[in-house]
Amino acid sequence: MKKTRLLGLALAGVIAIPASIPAFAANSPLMYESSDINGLSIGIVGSFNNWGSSGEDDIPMNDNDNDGIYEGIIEIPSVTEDMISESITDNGTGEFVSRGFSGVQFKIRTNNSWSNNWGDYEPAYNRTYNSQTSCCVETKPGMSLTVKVWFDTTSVEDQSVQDEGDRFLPNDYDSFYVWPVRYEVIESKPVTKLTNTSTISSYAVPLGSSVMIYPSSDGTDKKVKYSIYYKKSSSSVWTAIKNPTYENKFYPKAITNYDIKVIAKDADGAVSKKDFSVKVYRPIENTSSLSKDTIKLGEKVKIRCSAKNGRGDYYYSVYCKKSSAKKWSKLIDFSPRTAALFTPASATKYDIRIYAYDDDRTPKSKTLTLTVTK
Ligand SMILES: [Ca+2]
Repeated sequence: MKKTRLLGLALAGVIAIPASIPAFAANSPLMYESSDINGLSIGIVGSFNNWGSSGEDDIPMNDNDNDGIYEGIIEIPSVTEDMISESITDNGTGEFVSRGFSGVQFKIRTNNSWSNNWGDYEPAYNRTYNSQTSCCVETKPGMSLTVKVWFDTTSVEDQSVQDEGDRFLPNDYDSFYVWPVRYEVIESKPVTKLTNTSTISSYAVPLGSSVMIYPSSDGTDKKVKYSIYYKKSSSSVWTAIKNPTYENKFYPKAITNYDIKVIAKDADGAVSKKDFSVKVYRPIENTSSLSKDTIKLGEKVKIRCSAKNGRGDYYYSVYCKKSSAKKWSKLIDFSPRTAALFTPASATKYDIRIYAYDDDRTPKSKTLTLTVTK
């Protein structure tokens, strides 16, 4: 909500309204303005700022072109329950009538003062000037609202035709005036809380692996469209993923960092973006070896588990079998151990297979051959 402190005179007491005003001359309305409105600050107060009682200022109205018509804009980003009330207004036929309006109420006053016309009769529900009568903009919680308000000091209406039976409460005055207020709802739409909840499958991948991109969003019932872009972090040029679906494969082509951007846009035009960065690293390399390629029966061979590149800690699994056999025996089961001793039972050829793992958990295997002689 726009809030600007009102400038102008701090008005003490009652705005001077003459006890008797001559018949109003349509061609000289500014006479009234110059005597009562000029020099005053005019603002809008309402249920959206707790009628100013929570310390919020009125919304200022300005007449920058000096034509006697003041303008102000009420902007409410999100209408809440406590801004809503039922407008019960006197329609001027002698009794209070509920107009059935439920919404945000406001009225116009000068210099933050309630001093004028409090309780006085006003025939039109949409006319207000420091009076008890409010304008009502029909709305409901969860809407955003922009209302433009005009306060026309040149269109003064003589209400001396009303009498006490019509709740004409003239106080000390024989006649008085109200100033027409006109308002127009410039924009009223549901507050969208579109939230981009997209995810990716991994924030770090070895070169050769793909990253899945899953666009998703929350907070709106409207149809949401997604755009997905990626680029090398060092670049400023984005590439779009064409016709994204609910799962999109992205294959990084270089060992570097990539940026991924998912943009969600709903049918109301609300936009929510989400950025990811993906590190692409050199894939793990299995550098395991045997202490000897050939041993004599009865000797031991040392299996050295080692790896390089990849990401994170290394783990190994080691299997062996006679080359002529099909079934592998497990020597090490997914362990950070880097060495194992193997004593073959026969003088024959053996296959020794080492699986090296990093954080990616995709094993890189290496198969070595051991020859055992008599
Ligand atoms: Ca104006």
